Amino acid sequence: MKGAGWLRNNLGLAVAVAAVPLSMFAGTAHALAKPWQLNLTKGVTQTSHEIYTVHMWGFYTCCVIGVIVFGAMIYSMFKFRKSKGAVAATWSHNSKAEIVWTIIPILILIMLAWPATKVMISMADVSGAQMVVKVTGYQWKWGYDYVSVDGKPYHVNFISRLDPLSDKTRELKSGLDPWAVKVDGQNTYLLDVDHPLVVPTDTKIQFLITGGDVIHAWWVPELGWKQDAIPGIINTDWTNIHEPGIYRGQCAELCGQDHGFMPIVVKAVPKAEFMQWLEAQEAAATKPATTATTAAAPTAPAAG
Ligand SMILES: [Cu+2]
Repeated sequence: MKGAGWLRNNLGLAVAVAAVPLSMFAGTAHALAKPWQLNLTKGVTQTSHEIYTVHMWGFYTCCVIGVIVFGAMIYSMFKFRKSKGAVAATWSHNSKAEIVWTIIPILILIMLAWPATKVMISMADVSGAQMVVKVTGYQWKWGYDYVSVDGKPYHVNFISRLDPLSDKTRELKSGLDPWAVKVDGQNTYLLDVDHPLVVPTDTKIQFLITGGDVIHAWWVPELGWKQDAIPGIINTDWTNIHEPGIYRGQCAELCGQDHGFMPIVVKAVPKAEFMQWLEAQEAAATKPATTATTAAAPTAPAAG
């Protein structure tokens, strides 16, 4: 009885331990992941699809290796056990076997590394980007600068921070229910912002990612990548979203006490709609500059 109880408790513990990191990831997927979603999200970009394919390729390879290795081990242990009169062989080297078990893993590694390298090269290729957005991580918010679209410079920039309702709810003894923080019926506690990053669909967008104080990391799982935002360094990435929608993410580098309170929201809209929004923002952003002698970029206008 005690043994069965121990097993049950520890199975429960194992499941709980497995569920903790999963639930951490689950909250950041497209709005919210499905309960018990165990796998990576396929995402909404070509890059994320490629990453998913490479990931599944690696996973299935591991499964096959696991079945073969453990199968051989378990079979050998039962088939050649002492009680059945098995006698251990006395040889200790076999060059043929050693060559085989060196070459096969090399081939497997090449099979895994080849597609992974291809994806990484394509992820680094920002050529042909139609739009540039600069992302700056701050303690504990994100700064977005629309640098250019189709080669035309823009002066739109704003700060994106945790939405006011999540912010109030998170306060100690706020008495507010985190489950009541919702957008379109989905729980967005700590996953919503005041000003989302609005981007156009079907556009190759280059991101310049940096940090304003400490190291942060800009991560939207649906886009397929995560990039460190390091002070003094500009990292670059790109995306091309084909499906309009709201994509949520979080800072993925422990950056201080409010690391868990600087979510990311990317709102992808059709290009025409985006340009309309951007031009309106640009007009507001450059308005004070028209009275000045220089066309200096104004400070943070409201967005969206
Ligand atoms: Cu951060």
